[in-house]
Amino acid sequence: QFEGITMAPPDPILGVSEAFKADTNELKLNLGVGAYRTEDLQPYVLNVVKKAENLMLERGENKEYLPIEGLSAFNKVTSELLFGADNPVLQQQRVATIQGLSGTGSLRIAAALIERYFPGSKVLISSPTWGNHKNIFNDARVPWSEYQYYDPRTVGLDFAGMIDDIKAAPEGSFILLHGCAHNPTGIDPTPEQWEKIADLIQEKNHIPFFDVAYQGFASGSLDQDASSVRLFAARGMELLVAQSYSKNLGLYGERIGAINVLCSSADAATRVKSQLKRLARPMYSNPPIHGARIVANVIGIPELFSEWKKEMEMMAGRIKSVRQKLYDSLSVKDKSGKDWSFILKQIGMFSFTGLSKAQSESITNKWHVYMTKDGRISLAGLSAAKCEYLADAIIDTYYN
Ligand code: PLP
Ligand code: TYF
Repeated sequence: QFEGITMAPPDPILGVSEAFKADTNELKLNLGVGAYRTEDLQPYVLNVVKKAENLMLERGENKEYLPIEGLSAFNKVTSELLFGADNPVLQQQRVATIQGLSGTGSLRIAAALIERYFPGSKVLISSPTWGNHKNIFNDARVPWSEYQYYDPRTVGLDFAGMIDDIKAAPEGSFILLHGCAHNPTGIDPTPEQWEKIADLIQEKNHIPFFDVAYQGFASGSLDQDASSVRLFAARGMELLVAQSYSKNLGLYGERIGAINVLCSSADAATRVKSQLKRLARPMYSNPPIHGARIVANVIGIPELFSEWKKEMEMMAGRIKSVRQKLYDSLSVKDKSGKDWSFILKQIGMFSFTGLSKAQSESITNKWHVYMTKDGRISLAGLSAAKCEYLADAIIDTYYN
């Protein structure tokens, strides 16, 4: 009976928000979850989203079920945003795209595809990675192991370790790669390193599996943030990509994203798409319509698209400016001569501070600064006004 069910552990990221809510101290700062906040630390609904929603109201659109594969206008624009509208892989109709339940749900469908059609194949994930990756592959019964990624000595990429582990993986493994703005480290391979990774993956007949949760958020440019995926596609490789609009369009709760499978032929893409639909049908039947329409309008209407790019640059710019300010504050306040410049080298929403688990607990208890236990802080939850306070908290925690 249900009496036998034990308590599940809290989610290591979303659980931080729960603890934050319960804290009554007014100095409290939530740097746990990766969600964009304004300088006043309030959630932000993009203007283009409001405009798209108004348009939808004016048009009096209905709430009928979508087809299993989702909104066709969405599927078209989402693959164009990812690969570039003039990419030959789209003209050749080699990409199977279906709408997914944001990044997570799209990863889950991809995992189900792997489990069904590549039984026993392993997925290699970076160490460390976004915590939910392991849960997703575990629940989909897909075996996984880790490749080295983060080097604590340099607070940078362990490129040699990464290459060794990808080389050592059984032929035909799936290599999960963060398209840009690696979560949690904020450290991405350089363009030259991406080329070498692609060389090796091709050599070993591995299949690249991209998780693209931050397109436009890392550099502020949608094209630049998709360059890793496009580099692999240009080599004629087959690949998987899970996309999310949670961050770049601020559509967290709408659950809108997509799974794209780049195949070797249009015929294969048609077959793969039919199987993606077959996997989705018994899980959730068909995806939600509201977010799909927002995205289709924002990308599809030129004025909205250019306004979106400006808003995204604004968000990415605010994060970059607090990153700089935090670095400046740390450098001025820390009299030990420690080099904090790794913070400036990291990109995207997060910074990997190097604080240990014990230190991350202590900074929460003493300073009411909430962060994940791996030492990650979300700079999107930091304001310029709070940088000095955070720098004091970090330095005090580091040296005591
Ligand atoms: N993958 C990575 C690397 C993430 O950081 C996130 C969180 O934003 C996701 C996937 C999925 O998020 P969502 O399901 O909200 O799209
Ligand atoms: O890493 C983060 O903070 C974001 C948000 O189960 C997130 O990716 C965290 C946990 C989760 C879903 C989204």
